Amino acid sequence: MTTNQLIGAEVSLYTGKLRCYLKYKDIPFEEVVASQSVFCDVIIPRTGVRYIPIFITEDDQAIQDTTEIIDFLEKRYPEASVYPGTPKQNLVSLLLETYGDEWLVIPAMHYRWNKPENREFAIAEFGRTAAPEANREEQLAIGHHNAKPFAGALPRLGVVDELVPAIEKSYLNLLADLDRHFAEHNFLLGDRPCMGDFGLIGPLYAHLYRDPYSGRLMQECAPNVVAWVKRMIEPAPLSSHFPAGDFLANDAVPETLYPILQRMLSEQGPVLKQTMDQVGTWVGENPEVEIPRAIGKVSFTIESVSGSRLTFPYMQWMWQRCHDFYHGLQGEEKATVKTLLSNTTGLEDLLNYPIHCRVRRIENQLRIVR
Ligand SMILES: N[C@@H](CCC(=O)N[C@@H](CS)C(=O)NCC(=O)O)C(=O)O
Repeated sequence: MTTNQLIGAEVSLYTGKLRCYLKYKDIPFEEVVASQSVFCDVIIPRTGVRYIPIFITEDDQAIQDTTEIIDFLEKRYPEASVYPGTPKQNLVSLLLETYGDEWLVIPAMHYRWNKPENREFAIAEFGRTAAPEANREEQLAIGHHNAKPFAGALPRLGVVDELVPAIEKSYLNLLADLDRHFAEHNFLLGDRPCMGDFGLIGPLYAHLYRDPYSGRLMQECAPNVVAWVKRMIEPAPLSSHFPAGDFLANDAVPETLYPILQRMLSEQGPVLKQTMDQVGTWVGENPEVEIPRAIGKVSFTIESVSGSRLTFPYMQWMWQRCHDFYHGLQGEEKATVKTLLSNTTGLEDLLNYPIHCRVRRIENQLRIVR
């Protein structure tokens, strides 16, 4: 292999996250469509799992999971890191990556599969991706077939009819908050995108910007978010603007991010706690080291409406990054985070919540650390 490959799809949430990162960092890559044959010949044999995107490095290492891919590439391409070097900003960045990756999947999946216009578009896209050579009719049949497990996943994610008004209200409020923020800032933390921007662009690009119904909604309600999406998907390559833009000086966290963090804490915070508890219980009851993708049920509240969804231990893996960063801070650095903690209800409590049993990723499987 001579060049890096991103194997994914335009219609895929996490592929969008990684593509934006690669473009921002000006890392050379070619994009390969994750068709049915690419799944059989490359993705499954190289990773053992069926997720996209995957990244194949120019020296032929196959990596799966966008967070791990980015961490790998940050070492290879350290220029203009997407990890702020200061405590408050890096914590905010990790929190918002966790929020985008693991929670905003709810509005993303709701709008894609519950709005007929989006659904039809996505089905056609699924078909085009899986079988690029097939004719339109065949693609549609394949698209219908392949879309079933995704559309069918809504209840497992907590997206049920009774929750729909609350999910939409919360999403529109989030758009309004983000719009206020991006009216003043190019990215979350100034003039350089951070991990948090890449976490948010996943749901906010492929589903909530590119799907037609959602795209119109975003254009109508949040033009500054649209402008940020455009900056994220078509960044000026780093090589064209040395020195790169920078994060805000003095570890500043704009006040416009507080309502967004607060929304995350109130919706996703209780789910993170229940997930940590249930992982602990599961470990007490099961001798295996490989933990299933879902292990039970958690409850949550969005805009005062309660629902339930499956418990995904992977969410704890993402959370461990926030937790470990915070607990690794020493003395003065930890003290500076206090202002962030005092401006957000529930963050300190969540960061101090016990992780009963840690999880880690080995060979693309989530495992218990016993
Ligand atoms: N945490 C993973 C998530 C990857 C993921 O869930 N990708 C979706 C497509 S956007 C997928 O392949 N889903 C298949 C499935 O859920 O079985 C990452 O960051 O790469």
